[in-house]
Amino acid sequence: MAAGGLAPAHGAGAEAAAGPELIVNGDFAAGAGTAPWWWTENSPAAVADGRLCAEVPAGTANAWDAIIGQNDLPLTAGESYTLRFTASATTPVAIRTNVQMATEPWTTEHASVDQIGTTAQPVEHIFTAGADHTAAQLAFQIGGTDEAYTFCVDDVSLQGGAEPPVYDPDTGSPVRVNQVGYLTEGPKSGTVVTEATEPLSWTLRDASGTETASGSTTPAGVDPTSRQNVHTFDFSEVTEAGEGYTITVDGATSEPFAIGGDLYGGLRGDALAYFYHNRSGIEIDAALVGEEYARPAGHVNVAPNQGDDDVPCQDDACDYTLDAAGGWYDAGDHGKYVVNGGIAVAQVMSAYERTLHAEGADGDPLGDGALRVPEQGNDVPDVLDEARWQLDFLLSMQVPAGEPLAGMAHHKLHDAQWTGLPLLPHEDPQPRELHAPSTAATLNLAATAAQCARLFEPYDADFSARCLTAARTAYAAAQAHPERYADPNDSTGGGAYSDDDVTDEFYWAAAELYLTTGEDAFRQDVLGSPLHGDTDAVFPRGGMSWGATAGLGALDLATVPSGLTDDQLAGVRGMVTAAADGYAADSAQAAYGVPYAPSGGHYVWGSNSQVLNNMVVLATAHDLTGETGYRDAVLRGLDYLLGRNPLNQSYVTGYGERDSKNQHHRFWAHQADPSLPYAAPGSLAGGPNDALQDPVAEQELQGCAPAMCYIDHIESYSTNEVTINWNAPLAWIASYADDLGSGGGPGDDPDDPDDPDDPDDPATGCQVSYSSDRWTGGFTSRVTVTNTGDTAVEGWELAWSFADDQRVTHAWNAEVTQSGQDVVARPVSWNTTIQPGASVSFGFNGTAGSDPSDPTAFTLNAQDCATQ
Ligand code: 9MR
Ligand code: 9MR
Repeated sequence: MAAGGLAPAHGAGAEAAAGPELIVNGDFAAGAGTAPWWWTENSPAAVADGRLCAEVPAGTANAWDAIIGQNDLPLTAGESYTLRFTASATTPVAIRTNVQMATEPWTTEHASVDQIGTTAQPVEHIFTAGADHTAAQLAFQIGGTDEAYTFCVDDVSLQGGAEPPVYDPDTGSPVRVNQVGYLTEGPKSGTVVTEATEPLSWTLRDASGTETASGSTTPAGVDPTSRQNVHTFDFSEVTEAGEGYTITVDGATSEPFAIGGDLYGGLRGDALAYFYHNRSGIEIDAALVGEEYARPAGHVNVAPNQGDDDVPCQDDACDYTLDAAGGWYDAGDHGKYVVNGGIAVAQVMSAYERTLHAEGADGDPLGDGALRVPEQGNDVPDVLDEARWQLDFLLSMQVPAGEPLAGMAHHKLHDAQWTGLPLLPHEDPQPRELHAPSTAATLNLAATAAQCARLFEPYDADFSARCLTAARTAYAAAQAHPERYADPNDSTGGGAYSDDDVTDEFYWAAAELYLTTGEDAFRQDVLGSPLHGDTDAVFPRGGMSWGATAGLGALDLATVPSGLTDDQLAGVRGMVTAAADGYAADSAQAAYGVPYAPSGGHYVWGSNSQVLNNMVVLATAHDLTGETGYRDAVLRGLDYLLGRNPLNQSYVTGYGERDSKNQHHRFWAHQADPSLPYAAPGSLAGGPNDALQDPVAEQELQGCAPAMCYIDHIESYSTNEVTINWNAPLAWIASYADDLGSGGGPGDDPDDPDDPDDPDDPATGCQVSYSSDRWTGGFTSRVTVTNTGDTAVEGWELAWSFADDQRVTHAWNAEVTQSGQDVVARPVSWNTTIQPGASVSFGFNGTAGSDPSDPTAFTLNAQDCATQ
């Protein structure tokens, strides 16, 4: 026996238990990172030389004051288990090693004291579990020493119990790529599942089978999200555009994919068409979506529907009815929820608002006539028409003046009982009911109505004013009733969407009201929020969601021109880039490149939308800084969603060879009734959810690794539903990715003389929109100048004259100089160029006597502009 002598803890003759390995990432192989290991904050750990080493502080009182552990170990009563590890410490130390419950009462199944010396020694214990556990914990309790020391552990193994079922689906080729393709200028990487430990060679072939590039893979160990042994490969150097490329590794060939500049225009349009498809209260027109997807209007009071135009409250919670027709159905069900409706419409509006402010963003593919909406040709950008369908519904959910809780918003409206599948909306016979108002819903209304007010101002001043009034009223009502939480058990006939922490909704609503009004009270509310400056609270590592909305406010504060001081703006942008740095690091570490590292490694219900929301933060950081590292992490996220993942699955219908089609939906129910269609192209499936929360998942997915807990089955609503708040960030990201490419997207018509992408007839032109908010003695103005010509405007100068006594005091996103009544605005460092079809927005505060009038004539580089 070696020095430091460790006798195995079991007696002679005890039999080592065989059975499955329960520890994930017990050998800390190269590239596998530290997940799912955790440690106490006082003893930070990292992988060093293939071991996990923790810096243990001096002077803690108890062994359990410093811990390295792993959770979620299933144990079965009566089964025996073998625990093994090797460990060393920079000073000899006695540690406690427990296998126990992870929460009170911490029942232990195994506890030992192990002497650890300065050279790594193996330790082995055998024990029998006394009780069943679904999620026991292994804890190395390494505190309680006078001196600080470094503790290192390796080759941790816990084996035993019965062989659990292993979920082993048919995943096709082990070579995983983005099945749509890779942008010419972007990163190009993939993953291969293989038991090989040495690098393998990869070969890229074009559509004709000709080898165009080759290289070797990088072994990455066991990926904890899939428990697959994987290698990664990178072919970023290839920039030859083409369709039908494949990658071959070790005799296996990937699905085909493209390399090109123009890959995401179709997805931008389809992801947004999702919302039209799911409109309530209007016939879905074959002329827009094709015969297969056309259907009668739902919930318009035609039997057997009971109609959404006169909806009473559940259980007499109110004595009035509301006309809440219209809006979008939430998901596969026919409920309409203000919480969730809010984040969804906010992200649809933000896909548009981004095009007003981000350099290189193109509003045309979202503009009038560009999308599948029946309001084409009304001179309003189609994306705003779509948003308005939902905004009108949200406004209608506000408690009328004079009623109890006036100004709050009803939490939701849905069927009294759950209906079965399939069922077209117009055939739903269930009574429809309003549920009690909630603070969270009220703040969703305040935030989105405030955003509505500023975006609709140029198009419909009355609607904009209605939105602003509703937003102010809702915000005040939420302040008066700050803790009315929706009942978490209210999930008969519709989802609960309950949330008992609304500090984030308050943050979001105050941010939007400030951006729209410029008023100091809202600014103080948002900047004074306990969340402000706390990046992890505003942008949780697992992603923003319907229940974590502060980030929506922070993203808008960081990008929408306002009167924030330079320091305040730097602070909020700092949160965005700090969060994006975290997501980019997660992506760089992940074997499948996904920018998502949720807590405990658990993939949640709707995980694909969490991935997308992290991508929205990354893309915004890219818009703000131009740093390509952020862009690359966004594109790797798209790779993951479109096929570079443990299941070789494209989660977007109609995109990629192995796409999801059977999402949980009552009309797109082909799997249940072959006369009905599959999910419409551009529909995002919820994605892996390791909590197995529906009967099909429980039945079919036992033993799945987190990123593999998904099945394309219509009844697996906890892994395979669709919903508005998941398609909204998909639309946002598709819009961003389309802008990154070279094309103008779905609105791009080569025969359209007004199309700025048309190479013929070089033309110049500009359009200006100018609006102001006034108060006694002062004003805030916002200006957007659009290059309607087809050549870029470099170093722009926008000039106008004030008619009255306005004096500019402070400008943002432009240098504004004034001489008498003549004013010239010039770019700041990052917005010097206005690309064809793109806009630049800026704003300023000023002083003025009573009621000055806004300027109406502008020149861009001495050329007259149209006004709006
Ligand atoms: O169809 C419902 C889906 O939209 C929800 O996300 C899910 C969870 O609330 O519930 C689905 O409805 C099922 C219900 O919960 C139980 N009975 C069967 C219903 C249809 O599959
Ligand atoms: O997206 C929601 C998810 O975060 C919750 O965990 C889940 C269970 O409460 O509900 C999801 O939302 C569903 C809603 O309750 C009903 N309509 C369908 C939604 C998506 O599955």
